[in-house]
Amino acid sequence: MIALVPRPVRTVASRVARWRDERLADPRHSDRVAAVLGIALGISFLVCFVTGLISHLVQHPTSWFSWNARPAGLYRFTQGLHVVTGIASVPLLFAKLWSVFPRLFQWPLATSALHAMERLSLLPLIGGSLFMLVTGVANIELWYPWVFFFPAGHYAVSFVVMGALVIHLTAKAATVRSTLRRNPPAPVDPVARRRFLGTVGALSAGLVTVTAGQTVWHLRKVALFAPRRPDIGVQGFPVNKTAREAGVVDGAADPAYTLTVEGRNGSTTFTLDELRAMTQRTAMLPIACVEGWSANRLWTGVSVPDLLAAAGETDVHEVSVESLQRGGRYRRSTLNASHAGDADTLLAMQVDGADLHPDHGYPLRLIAPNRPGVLQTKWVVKLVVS
Ligand SMILES: Nc1nc2c(c(=O)[nH]1)N[C@H]1C(S)=C(S)[C@@H](COP(=O)(O)O)O[C@H]1N2
Ligand SMILES: [Mo]
Repeated sequence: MIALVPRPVRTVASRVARWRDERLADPRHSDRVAAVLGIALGISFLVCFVTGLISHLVQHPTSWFSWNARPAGLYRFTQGLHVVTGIASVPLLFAKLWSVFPRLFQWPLATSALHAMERLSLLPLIGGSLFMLVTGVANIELWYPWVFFFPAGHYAVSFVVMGALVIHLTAKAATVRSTLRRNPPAPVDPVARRRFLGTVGALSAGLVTVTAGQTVWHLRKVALFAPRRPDIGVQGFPVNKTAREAGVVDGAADPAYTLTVEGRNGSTTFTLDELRAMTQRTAMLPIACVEGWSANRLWTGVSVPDLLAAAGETDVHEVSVESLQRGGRYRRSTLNASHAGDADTLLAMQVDGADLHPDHGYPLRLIAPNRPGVLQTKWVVKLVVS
């Protein structure tokens, strides 16, 4: 008699299941690591989303959102936080994906409709997160290879990610809570787990350190990952668009350069000498670029409320600030009532006691408190009051 011993059936599914179970026994793939990384990512994504939304609303004002000229350095802080949390998320996201990857291989693929929805939401969550971080980091590095307009794409996808994240967190809340309870079952290997989380945390902190120097003065010397340093550039700080790139080299040097204030009661034109003869005001204000760099400088020029008063304009609602530059998205910006009425909102002719360099907007540039760099219009030739 021959005993028939059944051979174990080695289907692809069972092999995959075995591979997955082996991985999940590793503390770096444990529920706890997934939960800790998930919480860290949740916090950094939320801060990044809120600060990004602020930046968007400041640049595209709506009726329900008002942004004041004070405190002067607030935008510099929120945008710095936006870039820092985005950068910090990169190692966290890759560690999280690596840690939970084996869990994707699950059979059956979904056990209920709700479960199926939760799993499907991983597609926009992961795809969207990667898109946000890749485009964001490329933007900080001043690399724009996209066929779409960066801010619009980056803004739209942020809502996809946040929506998918809400679904994901709702589905995972119970797991996260039970994993992080005070007395969880003894972890398999707490040392390996802590070492892994420690490495990821250190990578995140390290990346932040070598980028934040573009806006944190004391870290400027280690800003290895930042293309701009707040202390390097013409007149000691960065230039966004040079006079040549803007096509204004000749126009800016023209001795007949004038500023026109187009008011509701007619228009008034000022020569540069007339502007120099007016009361000059000096203010320490940052240029805070959306790309993440910022620099505090001492600006001197005519205060916009003084100028509006000299042109006979009171009760100003809004002022459109227009540049000599013919094309380009940033040739015009709008001052709301708070900015137009702030004494430190200047049409500056000098920085740090010297005439502005043409690349910084000579002869006349807008500089106002609490405002994104893109709205600090250079080579100003016209104010339209409404
Ligand atoms: N006319 C005009 N003004 C402009 C820009 C521009 O492209 N054209 N760029 C803006 C941007 S994005 C920034 S960050 C600041 C930078 O000012 P700076 O070059 O003097 O540092 O200028 C702003 N003013
Ligand atoms: Mo900018």
